[in-house]
Amino acid sequence: MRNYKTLNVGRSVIALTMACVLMACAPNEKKQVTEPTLRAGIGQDFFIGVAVNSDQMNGTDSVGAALIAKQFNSIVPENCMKSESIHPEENRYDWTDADAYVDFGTKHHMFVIGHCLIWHSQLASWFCVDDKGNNVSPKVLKQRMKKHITTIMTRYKGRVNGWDVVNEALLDNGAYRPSKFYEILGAEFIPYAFKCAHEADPDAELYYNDYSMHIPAKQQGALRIVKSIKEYGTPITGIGMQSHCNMDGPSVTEVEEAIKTLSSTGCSLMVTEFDLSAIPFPKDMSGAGIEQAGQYSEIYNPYPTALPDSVAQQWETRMKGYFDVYRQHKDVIKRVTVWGLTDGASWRNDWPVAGRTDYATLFDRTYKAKTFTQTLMK
Ligand code: 9MR
Repeated sequence: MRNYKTLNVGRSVIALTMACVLMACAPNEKKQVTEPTLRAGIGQDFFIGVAVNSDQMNGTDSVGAALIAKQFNSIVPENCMKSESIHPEENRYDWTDADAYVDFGTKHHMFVIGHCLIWHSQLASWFCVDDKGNNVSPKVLKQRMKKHITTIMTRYKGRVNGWDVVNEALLDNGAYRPSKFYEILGAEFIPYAFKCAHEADPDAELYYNDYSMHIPAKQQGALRIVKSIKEYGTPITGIGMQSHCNMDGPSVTEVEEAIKTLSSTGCSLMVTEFDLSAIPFPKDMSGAGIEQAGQYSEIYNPYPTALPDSVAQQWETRMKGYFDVYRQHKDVIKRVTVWGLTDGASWRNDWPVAGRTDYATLFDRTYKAKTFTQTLMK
């Protein structure tokens, strides 16, 4: 039998050794815990989100998936919840990518966004027409909208926290866009969509989302929409300012004016699709509508291999301007979401001119945080 005293000494030695090991580990552990990330930095002012693609969600791009989980506390699906993808035929839904998306967000405790329920673009071909291709009646369109919204929101109830209910219903002059929804139902399609969404999940946040919100006439259109939703007797939580930005606009002053005007509605605001293209934007184009497609020419693709330092510097200065304003207005801005994880994954490489090399996001093509991105981690 072992001597009790020896055992005690033995225990003390073990305890001392473990303490030393722990102390030796401590700096590393501390380093891990405090490693700068967007979610620990700017993500404390408002949700910092990213638009994710299906490769990132289904594991094909595992490096991207890990980066998203580490850096962001909110996600939005770039394409998989649009009606043509999730509801391709009237009696058929395709949940594959959307389920993987929502599972990812749930697993990583993120603020999960649904994008988007009613939109004229990437619209399922059956949605607004009958077998012969003629517009359906107002009654039928309302039934279809209700079923679409209710089925999708019910499936993800309690797991998708906020929805872009209606996307891009305005023209830049503030008038209603003459979409199929507007053609058949008039302006009522917007409050009606919000009513269906609120009934499907009363706890979900509900947003109106649009681009070029720095244009005063478009802001007035958004104010009209918010008023119409409230008058219909149904709630709206927030307004999404997409914010696809360029090197020549919008200005920080325009952005700040937009924040002031739109927040006068009492709605919270979200920067929902932020990107800053570093390459020339054709003068005769605007906004973010994919119906516009510019002719490729080398003048529109000036940096096919790398962004020159001088341009990177200008890009960073513009980024700082935008993010400073967002931070100054964090009382009303609840989320800033970047449209695309890396420069390589960004839609800006192909819009408004296809086949270019752009530098519009927070991470470069090797998944490395840019210098400016690192400042947001503080
Ligand atoms: O980033 C999306 C791109 O992959 C699609 O091809 C495109 C098709 O419309 O949609 C892009 O996302 C859009 C978003 O859903 C709504 N606002 C404008 C965005 C850029 O077109």
